[in-house]
Amino acid sequence: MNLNRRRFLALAGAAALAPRLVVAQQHTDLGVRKIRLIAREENRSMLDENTSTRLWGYSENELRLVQGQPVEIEFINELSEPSSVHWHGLRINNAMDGVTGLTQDPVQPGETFVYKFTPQDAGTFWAHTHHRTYEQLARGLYLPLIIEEPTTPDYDRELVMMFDDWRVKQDGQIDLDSFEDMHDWSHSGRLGNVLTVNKQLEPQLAALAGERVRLRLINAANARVMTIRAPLPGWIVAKDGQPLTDVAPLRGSLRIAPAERYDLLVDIPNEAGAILPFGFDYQGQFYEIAQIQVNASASESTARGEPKPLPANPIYMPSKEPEVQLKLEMQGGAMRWLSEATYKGERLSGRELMQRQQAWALNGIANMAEKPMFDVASGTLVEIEMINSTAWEHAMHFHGHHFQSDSANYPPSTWHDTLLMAPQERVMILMPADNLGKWLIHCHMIEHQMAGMKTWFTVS
Ligand SMILES: [Cu+2]
Repeated sequence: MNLNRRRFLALAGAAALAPRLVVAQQHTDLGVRKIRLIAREENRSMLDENTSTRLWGYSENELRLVQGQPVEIEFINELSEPSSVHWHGLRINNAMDGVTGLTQDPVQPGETFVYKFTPQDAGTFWAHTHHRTYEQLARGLYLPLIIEEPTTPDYDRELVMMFDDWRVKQDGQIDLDSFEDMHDWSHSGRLGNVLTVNKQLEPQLAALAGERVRLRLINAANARVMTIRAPLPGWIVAKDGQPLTDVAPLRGSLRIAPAERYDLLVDIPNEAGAILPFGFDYQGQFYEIAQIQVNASASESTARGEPKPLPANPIYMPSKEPEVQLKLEMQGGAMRWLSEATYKGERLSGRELMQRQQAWALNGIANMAEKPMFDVASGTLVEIEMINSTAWEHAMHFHGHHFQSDSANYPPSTWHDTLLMAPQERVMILMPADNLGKWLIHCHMIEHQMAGMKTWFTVS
């Protein structure tokens, strides 16, 4: 693969000494916040500075909302095809979830849709198209969605790093002809050949010597699991927008599946002028994808030690036995081909499914079932045995809810809206179903979703 320039990993091992520069932000005005968000064409450089790559994007580089403050987002579609916006990970009103064909009609070119909701959780989320996602997401229709705590926790600076990989041709343009490649759809999904951070090639971010920095890491790729190597030790303080009860030390690299988010706290060393290289581990090699430039600080530094957890969000695991127990089996894909499955109510052979671009199934059903996988009353604690019977990894995403798992690959009691599952892995998850409406469950490797890994549930 044609990745960016390869550089060697330089570890910054200096002891962390940090100044206390906390500025508390008080958000006293909790009236309705109004924002306009336009989907439109944009140009970026995906090969070098001389190349102008035609992408799709939004009129804002990121959205920053405040926990508990109602918002009205006027979404204007200036693209030449219908679209929608999904607020990934937000536990909001079902009608605002942005899933075309399930919760709303597509927003036609030139038309507007007003999304109204109140974010109840502070944390790192993202917004992206949920219409023809396999193409629209790959063309750039996403942005970071930061929900701020009413009072800033104990750190000095935030840096957002949103990772993506793009499939770029020799002429610097997105490869548009490969979007419906059944080989991609039945294998790992559509992988790119250029990595970006915040839609930029090797951006240089900046912090001051001795600062404690909150890094908000988001994987926006269609299908690539990123192995990110941070140049300095730190702590994982949140996953998928939900704070960890106990911060977890981060050493070495961190695997981030498509749609997953991690919040880290890191202490910038007292080395003005240093360059901290952020990297991507791929097949045993380190590729630099971003840098943090360390600038001189005027303030004094003191050792700060392990951080406190971020303030808790209003999410609770009830102390009761699960009332509903289910299985969700991931099936099919290359090397474990489906022999048959139900598709649109019809029992079809593997060959007939492939003719309909279906290669995967959940519990024997390829793509959206006519009936929900389960229908529960609000307040039900649902236990699901997740079984990956395929030869591939999957990033399983539940809409409108977070859940906990017994996966050994995450810190204990981690809340997820997206969970990475290894081939042949079995994981038990517990989900308090408490948000009314129709909600999707799907693999966030978008080609897997398109080719069958998608179902839904209802809470009534
Ligand atoms: Cu998948």
